[in-house]
Amino acid sequence: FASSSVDPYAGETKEQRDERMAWWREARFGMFIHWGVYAVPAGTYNGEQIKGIGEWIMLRGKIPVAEYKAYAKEFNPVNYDPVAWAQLAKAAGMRYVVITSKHHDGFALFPSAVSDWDIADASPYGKDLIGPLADAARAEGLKFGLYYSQAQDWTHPGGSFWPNREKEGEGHWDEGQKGDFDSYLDAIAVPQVDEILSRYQPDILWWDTPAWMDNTRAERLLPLLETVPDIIHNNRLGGDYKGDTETPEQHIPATGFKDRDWEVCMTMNDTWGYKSYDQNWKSTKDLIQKLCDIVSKGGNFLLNVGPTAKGEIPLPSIERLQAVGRWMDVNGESIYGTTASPFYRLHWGRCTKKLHGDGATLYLHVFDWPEDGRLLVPGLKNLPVNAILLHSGEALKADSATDGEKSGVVLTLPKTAPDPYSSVIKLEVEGKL
Ligand code: FHN
Repeated sequence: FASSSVDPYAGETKEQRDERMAWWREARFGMFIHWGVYAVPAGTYNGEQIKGIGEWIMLRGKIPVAEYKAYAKEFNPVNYDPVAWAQLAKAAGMRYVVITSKHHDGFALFPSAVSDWDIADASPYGKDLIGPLADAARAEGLKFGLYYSQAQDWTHPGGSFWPNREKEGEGHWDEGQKGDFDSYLDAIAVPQVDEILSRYQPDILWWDTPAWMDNTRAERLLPLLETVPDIIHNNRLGGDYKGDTETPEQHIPATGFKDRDWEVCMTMNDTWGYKSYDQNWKSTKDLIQKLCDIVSKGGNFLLNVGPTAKGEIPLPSIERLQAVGRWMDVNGESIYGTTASPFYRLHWGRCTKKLHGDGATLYLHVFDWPEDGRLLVPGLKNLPVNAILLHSGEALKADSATDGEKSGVVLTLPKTAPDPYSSVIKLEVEGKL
């Protein structure tokens, strides 16, 4: 990966990086928030439902800049309650929050000295939305991150330059968008990144869509990271700069990334930004099993909510987060601070682990509870010195066995699964796995 004198982490040692990433690897689970003016049209423009993700409505609907900017007058989140949002994230078992400070439409949710297309000047609300959430998150003991769309600003001249899609007419759909990309970077992106880093000191900077950023352009932004010691940033800045984390989106990779921290970002339904007609809400069971799957491969899960223009998180999101939180209350130790499964594949569920001195703690996430009460952990050589159901502490019988051609440890389980979504068994094993 590139690292130059402008990269604050050029030459960082493995020990230094491990120390800087420690809280993030412990956290494993965070809340993503996509919020902005796009919540006003909420997926509908000129009476037509615009296909695709809600925060892209300006581009998908080819909404002229002036028309789109008029929506800001209706972006008045009078019901915004950052404390409630932070408490909801905490109750869900999430340990960090990342919110869009500026998405591709260029609207800043923070007062910006370099643009009047911001919450202070363009919305009747008129007050900073970011600072209160940063304070509320930290008051709940959560870490706080900011998403910033550095390479796109569809309302600013030069900010919507799509060189590879110019021919499809997607580069600009409004004369007012024509301009020089580098001038946009210098006028907006560089000073605004400086503003949000200096003012909010976020623990994470979540760049998005590197698009046509090259090393030279990325190096205009990188030095700004010095403003926040130990800040974590992702692989979406641009050029050869890969930051600290890989960011697979809307899918779970088959395996983890070797020697790279990584985080799956995902929506609960079909859109990041609020739409008034949502399809395909994922079930609580699906979300919990995705969390177990991701963490069993050594990754983090950044799960999204898309609040309304009035500042409300949609009820289906709240219900799911509260249900996930009830599961985390009982089983969180099988997620926080764990590392990837030592087993190649478990047909009945997943596994996470915590290595220690002379052995390991293994957490088995059983999705499919065996009807015959026998669970084979294939490849586990040593009999566990202790085996319990995590939720009750009930001891389980463990025997070495072979099941067909597979050898391992067979656990004798009670008839019914303790949890409808993912029942956790805790094993203490000695020696090398
Ligand atoms: O274009 C954005 C999209 O709107 C959303 O913010 C996702 C979330 O990671 N990122 C980009 C698509 O990759």
